[in-house]
Amino acid sequence: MSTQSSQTFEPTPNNLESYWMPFTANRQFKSKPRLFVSAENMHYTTIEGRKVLDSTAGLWCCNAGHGRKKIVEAVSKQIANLDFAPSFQMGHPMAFQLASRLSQLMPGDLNHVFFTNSGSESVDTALKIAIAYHRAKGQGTRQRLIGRERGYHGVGFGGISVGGIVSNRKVFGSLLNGVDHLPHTFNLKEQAYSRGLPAWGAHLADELERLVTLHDASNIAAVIVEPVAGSTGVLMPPQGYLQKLRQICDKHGILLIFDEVITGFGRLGKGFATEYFGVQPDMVTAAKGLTSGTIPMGCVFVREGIYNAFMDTAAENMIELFHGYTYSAHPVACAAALATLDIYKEEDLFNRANDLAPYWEDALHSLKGIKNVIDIRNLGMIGAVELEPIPGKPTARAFDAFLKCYEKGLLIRTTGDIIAMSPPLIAEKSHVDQIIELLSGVLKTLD
Ligand code: PXG
Ligand code: PLP
Repeated sequence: MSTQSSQTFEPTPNNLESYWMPFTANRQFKSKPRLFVSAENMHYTTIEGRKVLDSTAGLWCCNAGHGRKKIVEAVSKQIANLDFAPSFQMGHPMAFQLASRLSQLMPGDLNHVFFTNSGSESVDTALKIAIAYHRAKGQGTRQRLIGRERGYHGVGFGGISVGGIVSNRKVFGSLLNGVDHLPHTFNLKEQAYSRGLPAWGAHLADELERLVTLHDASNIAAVIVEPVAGSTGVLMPPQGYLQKLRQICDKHGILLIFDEVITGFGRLGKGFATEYFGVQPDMVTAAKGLTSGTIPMGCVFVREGIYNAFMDTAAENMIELFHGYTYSAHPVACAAALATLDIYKEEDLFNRANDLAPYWEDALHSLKGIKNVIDIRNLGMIGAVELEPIPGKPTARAFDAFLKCYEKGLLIRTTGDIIAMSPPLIAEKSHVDQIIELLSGVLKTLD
């Protein structure tokens, strides 16, 4: 432990040691840091003053682009007016206003909103509501949770338990018990270079029937899946797969949760994937695009019947759900979210994304045939380019591409040997052209 007192501590402006960076190769980063100091519209500016084109909307979150004045003004005004209001047993008007506006984006009766501060918290919240809901309905044995291989549901213990990314799980002990996983839906041989949804793979939803047979439906609370698996390298649901999951869940009284932390807020060219696919889950988790990444905020959309089950069973004056966060519906986050929703509406950004998606698809698929490229996948304004791994050095080739793109002025994301892209929804065709030109230039130089 450091014995430095505050009097003797002298901060070193360029000491990078203290900050333990999340999901980062800390030693590599600190040996050659990449620092952004500002951002506007489609570009970041680095500390050296270089412009970098953002093909990832930050981390899939800045759907309205960067430096949006409307959000800046709303946030500044809010922090001056009401900086915080206790979230337990007190409220403020904007929280109610935001929840009502959000529920209008959802189909059917997904009309109650629980606020969190991140996607991870949204997932933990939804899983807890699922288990408590069944208990409120007198079915307290329904406790098992079902996730999916290669799923990403954030980093809370709930999320990594239902998640299926090995490195996010393997060093963290025994996790939640009572969790099963469906198989992931990706098959390179059957699906390579599919445009949009692959035709092969709907039968994989039948694995849910197998788990029901194994455990009996009376022990299963919920299934959670990403409609499009983002973090694991952009895996599309096979045609008919999500519909089938819905049918099987309905048949057995199992709740279906869509984790829309990435697919929410226009990423697929509709408000949410639930609308895009025409499949209504029982809960939807969201974050990221809710405030266009500006202020941390997440939420869980809950169907009327679930909310009512809690309201109808708790005694009068009693708290119905013993769950919440200090910063649930934080006033500054609410202001950011309301201003973000205004931008989405005024600029018709979801439809804009829908209109740009075919151009994006063609542009991405023009990369086919470049050395080391083994697959290209796309849906809405999401795209992925999968590279052949260097034998014995998985992830090295894609990471090399990431570093080289950054040097050339393009921000991409990589996971494994997969390059994932999700530009802000304000992107023009010319930005798509630049992304593809820079990326293809870099791909051609890779070993
Ligand atoms: N669910 C899903 C589907 C996500 O994609 C989370 C939950 C967790 O959200 P928070 O806000 O707790 O991080 C996510 C987050 C990447 C990448 O590059 C993806 C995420 C986060 C950071 C990077 O793939 N997804
Ligand atoms: N840890 C301690 C000691 C706390 O008092 C609290 C909240 O009061 C928390 C954790 C949870 O923090 P949050 O509500 O921001 O998730």
